[in-house]
Amino acid sequence: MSNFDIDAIRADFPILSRKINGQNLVYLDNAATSQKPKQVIAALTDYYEQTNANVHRGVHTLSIESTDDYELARTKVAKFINAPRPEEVIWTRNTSESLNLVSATWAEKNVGEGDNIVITVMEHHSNIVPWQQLAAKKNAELRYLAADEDGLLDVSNVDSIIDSRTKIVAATHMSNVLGTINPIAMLANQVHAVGGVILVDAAQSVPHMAVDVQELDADFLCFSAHKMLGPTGIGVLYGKYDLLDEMPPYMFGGDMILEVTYEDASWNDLPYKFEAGTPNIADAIATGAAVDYLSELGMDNVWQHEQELTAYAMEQILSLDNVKVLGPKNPCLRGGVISFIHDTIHPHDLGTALDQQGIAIRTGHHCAMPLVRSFDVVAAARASFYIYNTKSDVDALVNGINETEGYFSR
Ligand code: 7TS
Repeated sequence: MSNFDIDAIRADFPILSRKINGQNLVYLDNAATSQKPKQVIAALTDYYEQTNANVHRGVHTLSIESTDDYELARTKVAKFINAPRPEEVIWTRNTSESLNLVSATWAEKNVGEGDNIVITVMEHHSNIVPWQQLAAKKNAELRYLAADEDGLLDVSNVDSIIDSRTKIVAATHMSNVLGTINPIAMLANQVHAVGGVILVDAAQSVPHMAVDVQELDADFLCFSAHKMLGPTGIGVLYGKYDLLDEMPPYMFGGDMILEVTYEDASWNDLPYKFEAGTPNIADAIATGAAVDYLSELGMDNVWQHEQELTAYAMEQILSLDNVKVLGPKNPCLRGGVISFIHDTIHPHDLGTALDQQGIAIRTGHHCAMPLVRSFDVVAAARASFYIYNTKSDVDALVNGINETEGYFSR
């Protein structure tokens, strides 16, 4: 881990020197959104100060430079996930929009009455609701792959759940509640064998591990820049070229057309067919800077750092008497997202008390209401890690839980 210098990394994140309620910030809400290094912030200001112009339109220098930078960022993202062609990378607003795009175009066209859509019980609402809506509209069936008692995907009956009427499997790569990492390549094999496609919700995996769309054999893969050091308001849909090429457009407008007459219109080539209107140029370029930052660290080093931190945190949290961890206990089977429930302290009370100590965690249903309710609770506390977190952040969390316990037992 030669280039993984934690002090140097932390120094790149201006927000980490903020005090919250008089205490040093301990930011453990990375699954919701990550913090931004100064390199990403600089990419935004540089763009607006030096280059700002609309893309794909002008012959003037600024427009040409903006277009080049915008397309370079696309190429960086393609390389980051090992997409064979940059045209397979579509800029969207976020993971949610990428998922909705596939549901409203590919699935709208290919899912019919009596077909089925397979998802898992550990999906974020963004990968449940679009499929519920589509299934109802098409008279199709929505099927769920279950989780076992350790929070691992139960694939014992995968052969009967994914069958000849399965058009699409839409599964999260890593659960934002349980931390579970799902066997995507296996699911891809299963659904390809019956002629269907797989869509991967990679919102929680792409920021934290090396993700290779070819190795996974993913047909579609979605993620958000804001969870991987990039800005809010921009996300990615990767799709295999032939699938994207056959899909109808999602939105209509400027840039996505080839030719328009008063009567009709034809569509532009990929990726522009899916990018109607002036795109989010600055944030795409800053996403390129985020990818540069992560690539420089090396995704294997990022993963290793988080695995070490997760193993340490699991050990500490599991040693607490009144706390139950959701999801796999074995740190090798999960990512750096640890949701937990205290026997007597409500997660919101815990979250508020920790905030008084400068510690940011998330509390609630984590946009996975059915999953959280399956544990007979309506809310859980969640700590989630990233490249700038340290063992002393974990110690602060554990001390914070102990202190809160002391306060509530008074
Ligand atoms: N899928 C997963 C697995 C996620 O964790 C999230 C966001 C999304 C989709 C949606 O991403 P968005 O960028 O479109 O909002 N997860 C969370 C979370 O766990 N806490 O806040 C947002």
